[in-house]
Amino acid sequence: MAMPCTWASWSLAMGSLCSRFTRSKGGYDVHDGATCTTYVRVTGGGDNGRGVAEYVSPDDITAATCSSAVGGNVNCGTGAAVTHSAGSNFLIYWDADESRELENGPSITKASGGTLLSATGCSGNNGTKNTPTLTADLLGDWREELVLRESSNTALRVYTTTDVTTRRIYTLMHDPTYRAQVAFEQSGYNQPPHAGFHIGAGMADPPKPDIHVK
Ligand SMILES: [Ca+2]
Ligand SMILES: [Ca+2]
Repeated sequence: MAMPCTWASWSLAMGSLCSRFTRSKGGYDVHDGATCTTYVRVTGGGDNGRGVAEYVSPDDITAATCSSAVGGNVNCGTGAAVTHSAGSNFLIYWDADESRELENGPSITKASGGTLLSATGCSGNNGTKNTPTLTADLLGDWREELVLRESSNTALRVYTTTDVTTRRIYTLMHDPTYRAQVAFEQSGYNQPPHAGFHIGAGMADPPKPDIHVK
């Protein structure tokens, strides 16, 4: 039975986009979130396990998407091939730039190459999905923390970046869209959370959160 799954939703400079795939028919498509205009459609390939879309390179201000079944690495707006893959597992804001890094099991890498973190003694979950226990902005500034289980299942570790950045963003948990997505990271088809505003190279200053404390 076909099982539509929300794949990712996020805001881009070109407008709000949403993307989804259909489990039994494979493929995926990318739409304008406001008008449903189709930007990219890839068909076939059978069961599409998962995919992500994100700004992963400061040298390319367009978003890349990648699925685990078909489609490869393409620009979300045009479908043209892009140089740096967004991977198909998790994503994380980790180093100083606004582009997001790739998170896969116990490691963090740059899309352009290079390992930023290798958590020896820790493991991911869910087989090839290799999901972390949690990624979320839990501590410090807007960069995300990485929670992993030790391979012995006797402890959890929380990793946080030590890179200094000049980019200032209100903590991501102040953003209702991001906060909700962190919740479904653990209760739905676990894929990385996205903020409700654009984060990436050339970004505008982020909106001030509309938070009221009584
Ligand atoms: Ca980064
Ligand atoms: Ca943080």
